[in-house]
Amino acid sequence: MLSEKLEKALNKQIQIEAESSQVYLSMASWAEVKGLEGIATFMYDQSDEERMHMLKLIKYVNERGGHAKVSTLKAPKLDFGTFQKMFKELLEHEIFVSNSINDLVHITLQEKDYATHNFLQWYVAEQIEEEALARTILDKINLIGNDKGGLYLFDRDVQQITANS
Ligand code: OFO
Repeated sequence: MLSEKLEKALNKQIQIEAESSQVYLSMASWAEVKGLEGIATFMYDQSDEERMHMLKLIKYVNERGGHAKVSTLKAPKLDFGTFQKMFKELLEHEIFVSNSINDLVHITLQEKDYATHNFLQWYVAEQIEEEALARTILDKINLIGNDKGGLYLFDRDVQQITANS
């Protein structure tokens, strides 16, 4: 059985994962409208992954005798300015999520809930991967700067990343 404190914290994480999915969905739509199909596909996939992270948490909370709550979500931005800025936001968002996962892990230790501690290790590993991927992409797009041809090639490249991940 989950402690009240941990159930509350897990529910907060459910909301964060759901909001992450919405943020990336909005990035996908924005990229699609701008005609960058590769980036759009990458972001649609990221959005699906976040939804999967959310579902995994929902099922876990309910399995442990808690009640996973589906709540109102913050509306994401509609315009991301430039692709450089958008990928910078992606990295910053992933760092924010990693910090939130770390806080959750800390609570599992306080509450001596080793099952949840163990369950969350998957998220810890996932965040390392996602942050690394976001950093790699941001480095690439920063190299391109405002070069249109570079952005075109990057758009094809990022599709490859999606296909391989
Ligand atoms: Fe849910 O891993 Fe990204 O944010």
